[in-house]
Amino acid sequence: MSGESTPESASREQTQVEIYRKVVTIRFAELRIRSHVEKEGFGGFWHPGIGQEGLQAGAIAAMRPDDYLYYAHRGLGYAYAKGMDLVELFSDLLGRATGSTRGKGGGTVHFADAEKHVLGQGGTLGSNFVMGAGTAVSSQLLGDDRVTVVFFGDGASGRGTWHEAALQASVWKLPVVWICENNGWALSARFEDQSPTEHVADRAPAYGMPGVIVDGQDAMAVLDATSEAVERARRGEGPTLIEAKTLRIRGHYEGDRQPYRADPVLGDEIPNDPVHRLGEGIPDEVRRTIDAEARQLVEEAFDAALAAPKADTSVIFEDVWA
Ligand SMILES: Cc1ncc(C[n+]2csc(CCOP(=O)(O)OP(=O)(O)O)c2C)c(N)n1
Repeated sequence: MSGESTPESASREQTQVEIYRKVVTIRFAELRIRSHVEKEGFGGFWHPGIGQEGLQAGAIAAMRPDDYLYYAHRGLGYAYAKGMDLVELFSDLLGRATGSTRGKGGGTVHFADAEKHVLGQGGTLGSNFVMGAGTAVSSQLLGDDRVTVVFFGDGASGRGTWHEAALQASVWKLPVVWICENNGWALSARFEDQSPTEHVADRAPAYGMPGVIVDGQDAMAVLDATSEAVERARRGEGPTLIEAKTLRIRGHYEGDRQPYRADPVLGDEIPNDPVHRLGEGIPDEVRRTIDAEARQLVEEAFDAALAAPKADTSVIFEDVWA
């Protein structure tokens, strides 16, 4: 954020500030959940997205509010960045009646908000791929100009569902953007031990689509790559595979002791921290104000969710279709 300001650079700076606000809010939310899990225990598995917030918020900033989102299991950043309410998100995780699923996701990452076009994630890893292709077919048939964005991990990229969905999306030129968060690990398996190619994006040409590699710790670079892919999809030119290189900072879930890993990050220092990257160039005073507001928002939302009534088991079969 230096040099002469033009209308384009001013709006780019504004975008950077808006993404920064989302990213620090997500970071504080992640840290708040972590401290809750550490101190109070948790009735499920919390898969932290710490260190991956920049790519989640950067990519979603390229979407229109009415574009469809399927997220992955690492964190709540996707849903928050797409406009969902923090009290609802915390409530879902804590099994509270005030959650978007009325607490049915309890302890795991399951949120949904039809008005915000957040369509959730599948119960099995990789089922999002076919659902995402399906939503994109609906947009194509309805001619509604919407794009579907599907997030997934490097481990999930090995599912057969990815290959069939990618093939069909490419043949039919479906408006989908596939975003792989390659954090180097699938539970306890290293990426290099589960992939014959150096990059997930190397597989894209086999499906006749562009494969783009981007630094996932650089939210603005992810924004640019995703914007291009979204516009391509909206023009009717079909899907793009984006591979955002990132890091899995902590265990597979919070509390995972990671015996399989020689370099676990145990402290709070995040290598190549996307928050710092994004904050570079934003004036200190602006950053400090945003940080304080985000911290307060998160604390109040978490307290509100904790104070909310627990989900009643009677709702278990409501809003559920087989
Ligand atoms: C079909 C299926 N297989 C296995 C699992 C268990 N599982 C959940 S997450 C995960 C690892 C996912 O790795 P990756 O896709 O790279 O995402 P990351 O956890 O690294 O973000 C596994 C094996 C599952 N939920 N569904």
